[in-house]
Amino acid sequence: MAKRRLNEHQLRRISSQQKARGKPAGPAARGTDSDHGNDESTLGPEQEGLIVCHYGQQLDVESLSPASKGQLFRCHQRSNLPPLVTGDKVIWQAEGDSTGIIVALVPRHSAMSRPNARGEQRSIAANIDRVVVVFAPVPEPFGNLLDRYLVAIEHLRLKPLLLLNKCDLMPAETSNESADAAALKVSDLLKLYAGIGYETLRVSCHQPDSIDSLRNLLKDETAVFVGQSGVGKSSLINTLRGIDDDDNAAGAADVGGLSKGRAVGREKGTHTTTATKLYHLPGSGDLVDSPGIREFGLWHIEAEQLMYGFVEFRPYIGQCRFRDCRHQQEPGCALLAAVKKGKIHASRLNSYHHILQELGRG
Ligand SMILES: Nc1nc2c(ncn2[C@@H]2O[C@H](COP(=O)(O)OP(=O)(O)OP(=O)(O)O)[C@@H](O)[C@H]2O)c(=O)[nH]1
Ligand SMILES: [Mg+2]
Ligand SMILES: [Zn+2]
Repeated sequence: MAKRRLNEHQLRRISSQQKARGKPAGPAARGTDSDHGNDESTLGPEQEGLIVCHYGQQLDVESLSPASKGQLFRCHQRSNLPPLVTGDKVIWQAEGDSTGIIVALVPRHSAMSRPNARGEQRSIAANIDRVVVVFAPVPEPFGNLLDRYLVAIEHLRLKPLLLLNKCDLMPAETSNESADAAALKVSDLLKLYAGIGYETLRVSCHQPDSIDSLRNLLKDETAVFVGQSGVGKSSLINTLRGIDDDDNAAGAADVGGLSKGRAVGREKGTHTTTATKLYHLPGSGDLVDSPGIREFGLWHIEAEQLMYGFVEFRPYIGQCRFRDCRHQQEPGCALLAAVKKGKIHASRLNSYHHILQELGRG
């Protein structure tokens, strides 16, 4: 879906609608760099592009039109447009060999957002298809983090993949050797989520075949990776991009928290550490990465949204005998009955109660 190009008619319609919306703004609303000084006659034709990086006021647009496909243009956006983010499809016009202006936003099919300091939702990436939730036997998954991610993913109507990394540290399924507790725990977790109906996959950065199956799954999609520190997100991203962890390649994701040979201190305050970037994977598939995205799911969840985020609870919502049922020990509780019948795993109901408590509502 994300890859389909717009036809001429759609391109013109989106652009003219947004120009019309911008018109009445008048002189008071003008005044950003983007609206200053560009003489329409020096601009190239309207064409489609993809925002691959966002630095404050400026955006890198990758051209999607056949004549300059893949070329990057440093662009400003017209002031009548909403804040644009990495992953946005846009209509833009070249101003020179490597610069341009964005004139319209192609409607998004999804957006990841996070609250700013004032609690207002701000988009951080658009048109994401898949959130890959990474976990591993080490470090052991803590508390109900996976459930928190899933609630956030369900809320944004994105497609999750539960990815168990570092399988090289797990005893083979067929082996009789007694597995350690951590390995058993993550194996059980994977089975639990597969049982609910979630897509799951086991991989190891050290086993190329497993990475091929991940690559295959992500082709034709735009994905982001989330998960607790140390589970191997950067390693997976580098492996998928065909970058060796020991490389000092510009743009390699830091592994183990510190990229070898790079002066971390020098990077402080530059855009490199904070910019949200879209990478094309070799073959096909895109990946959007930024520290902001990796923190996704740890933000505030509304108590009202919480129960819907547990997908297998949905058939039972509103079915309890008491309207104000807290699903703890009330008679006639539909959720407790579902746990008894094995339709809901007790650990998921526990997780729901824990998260609710953290929200101050439990
Ligand atoms: N054995 C094994 N180790 C791995 C695998 N993938 C990553 N690691 C190691 O796990 C450690 C953490 O990996 P990172 O990729 O830095 O983890 P991260 O999730 O990006 O961590 P943060 O950036 O802190 O969030 C590194 O020492 C990696 O070499 C794997 O498949 N197997
Ligand atoms: Mg990392
Ligand atoms: Zn109940």
